[in-house]
Amino acid sequence: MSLLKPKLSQEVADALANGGAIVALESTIITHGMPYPANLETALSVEAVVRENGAVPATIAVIDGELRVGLERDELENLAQAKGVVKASGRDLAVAMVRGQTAGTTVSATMLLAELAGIEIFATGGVGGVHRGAEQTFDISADLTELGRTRTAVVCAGVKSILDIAKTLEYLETQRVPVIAYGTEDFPAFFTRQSGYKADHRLDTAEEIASAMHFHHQLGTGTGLLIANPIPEKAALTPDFIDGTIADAVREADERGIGRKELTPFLLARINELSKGESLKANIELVRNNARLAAKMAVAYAALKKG
Ligand code: PSU
Ligand code: MN
Repeated sequence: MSLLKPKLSQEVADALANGGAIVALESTIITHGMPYPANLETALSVEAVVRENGAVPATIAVIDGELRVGLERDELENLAQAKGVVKASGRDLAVAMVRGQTAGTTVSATMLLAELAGIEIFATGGVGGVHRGAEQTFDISADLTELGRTRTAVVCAGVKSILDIAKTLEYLETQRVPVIAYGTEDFPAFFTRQSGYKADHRLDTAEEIASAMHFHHQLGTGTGLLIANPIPEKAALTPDFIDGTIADAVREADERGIGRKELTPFLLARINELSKGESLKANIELVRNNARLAAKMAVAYAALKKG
């Protein structure tokens, strides 16, 4: 059976045809990860960072049932304000198409659509992972199983301690996903530069990471790579400040019985409220920082593939 081709923006289609550098961007961060208008400002600013660093941005979403790779400004504006938008992981895409729904794509769905489009590098803020208490709830994000089967390099700032970071790293090991920290030994924890855990590997340049990607795919591993890029020092929050806030949000979610796909958006929104917007500021800076690294990787990777 032949695979679907998502609808590409002209700019993305041209870049693909010319072997140019492209960075995929997700849209659940717009629809379920940040409040309006910060979500729109962030989406636009992240696209600008990708361009400033020599690559073409490809924000991915489902709009009125259509799979889309590369959005125009008015489409981003609509998505950022739309009500009742679906949060789609890979498994939800087919039904969204049948029902003509508009959906923000999670890391898992964005990886899948990027691969269908032929885009190999993707920048986001944080990936989903193994939730705290997963030994009871079994709540493990589909982002992790997608990384185990889809050949996309995902640049993130590590994972938030809303998750069980140790179990998340174990799960990535089981899924044969290399975890490469950029410029550090430490696996970062989103708002902070250290999680208390080491990454599997350290590489210090975008070119080296692009080469590692190239070999990883030439080996036929068939899996993605997780690139962990620590939040810039200036934007980082202190563990003292954020850990208590995260613990309060997790406790509240538990008391209110919030689970499944509602859990992560609830925690993100609650942490933003409880931190009086401090977490949102940090979040915006780290996504921009990830877009910068991903664009540099994409430029190096495009050169490698041409060479
Ligand atoms: N973590 C964040 N910000 C986000 C998400 C996670 O810090 O926006 C979003 C991403 O789209 C991610 C999704 O793919 O949540 C994971 O959801 P779940 O935990 O339900 O798998
Ligand atoms: Mn989940």
